[in-house]
Amino acid sequence: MAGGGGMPSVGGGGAAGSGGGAKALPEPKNLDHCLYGYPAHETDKTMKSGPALYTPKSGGQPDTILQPEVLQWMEENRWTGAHVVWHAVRGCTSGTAGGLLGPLGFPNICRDYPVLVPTDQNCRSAGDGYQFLLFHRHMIQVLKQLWPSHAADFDGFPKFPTTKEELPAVWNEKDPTWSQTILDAAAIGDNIEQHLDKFPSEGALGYWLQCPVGSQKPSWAADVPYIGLHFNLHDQWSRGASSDHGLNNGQVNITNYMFWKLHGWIDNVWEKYRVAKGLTKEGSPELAKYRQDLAAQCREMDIEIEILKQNAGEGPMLDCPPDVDETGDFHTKVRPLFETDANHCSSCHGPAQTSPYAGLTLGGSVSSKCVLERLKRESIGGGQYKLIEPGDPMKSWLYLKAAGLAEGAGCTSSDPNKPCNSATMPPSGKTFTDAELKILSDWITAGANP
Ligand SMILES: [Cu+2]
Repeated sequence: MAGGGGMPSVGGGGAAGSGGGAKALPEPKNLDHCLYGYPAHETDKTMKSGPALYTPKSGGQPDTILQPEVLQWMEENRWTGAHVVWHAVRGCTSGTAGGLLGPLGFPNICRDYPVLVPTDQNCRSAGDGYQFLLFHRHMIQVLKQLWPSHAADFDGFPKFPTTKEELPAVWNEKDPTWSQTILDAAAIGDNIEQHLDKFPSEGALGYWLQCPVGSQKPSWAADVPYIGLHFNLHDQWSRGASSDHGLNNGQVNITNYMFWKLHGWIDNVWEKYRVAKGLTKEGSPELAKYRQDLAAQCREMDIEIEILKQNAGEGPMLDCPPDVDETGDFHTKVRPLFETDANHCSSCHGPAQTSPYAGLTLGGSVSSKCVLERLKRESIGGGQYKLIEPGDPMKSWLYLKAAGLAEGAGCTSSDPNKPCNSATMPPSGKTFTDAELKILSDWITAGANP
């Protein structure tokens, strides 16, 4: 529990949290990799290098994402969810967790696993800045261990990119545009060795790189440009249309290729600081502490992954491949309504890797049986309403949302992490035609059968 990087003691496993009614923590598995790393993945020799291209279903310019082999590994290992949970528990006492967890359709982490909630909350302390650096480095290291032949893909920009030549091909139509304050801050990062006196600790550096947008300026930051390069970098290559993998979609952004370029740059700045400060000497107490702190981040992530696996019923849908032999009204008449070009529900409410918003999967590469199973449970954001109440469309939150009737339905919720969200879906406004709504309504009235 060294100062600055204070971690909740989550490595013990099995210890229940202090709060009443807290769930027992799952036993983390395969802890060894936190100390010894992973062997190369079987796809290391065959995988392509560089970014893969992803064109959003709604059209628009392609985005750069990780290779499918990496995406699949991330999906199997619940990395996108664990990354969300990692950030979310740092908002439990500062009040920003709900917005992150809501879309994941996830149980109340803050209430159920209080021992996971660090005292260092998001952008409130240098300790948080330090954990931010450690955790993202842990992820970078794992990816390089698994795909050593492709390690360069997880290397950051060697310097803060200011010209198109420094970017992957898809991005180099034009130079990135930065304000002078951003450029001033970036110059400090790129020449961090000459600015060591500006940052009293690694955590202070991490805080400065990650946070400033919207957060309070700490006293030590009096003479540094206070801007939040981490957010500026995310914004620069965020293509709105490709929310499935968008760099600004916190639910999935680790699947974006540029995520690793920009976090790698942050990591490089940190490493140069460590070397210049003499923190990397073999045998030194600083290096020993750093290794412990890094392993603690690895263990925290493992526990978060285990929690996600235990709650898989409400998380991404993994084991439900499409079934070509499916028949029945739901499969042939109802489900297609969610996947029309106008309604396109499944672009946000997809399975697995696209982190189903509100825990709701309405289409994509998944069997109708699995989609239907989930529809018959509690809604998230619908208060007292279930998603589907067989026999009664007017009590079925899915129908009310699609029909634009949720607003007047008197939704009430006592769970602050699942506030009522009565907005019509899709967010573009009512796109279901009257004929489509009648099909949905008739199906519910008849009992919502397969
Ligand atoms: Cu992150």
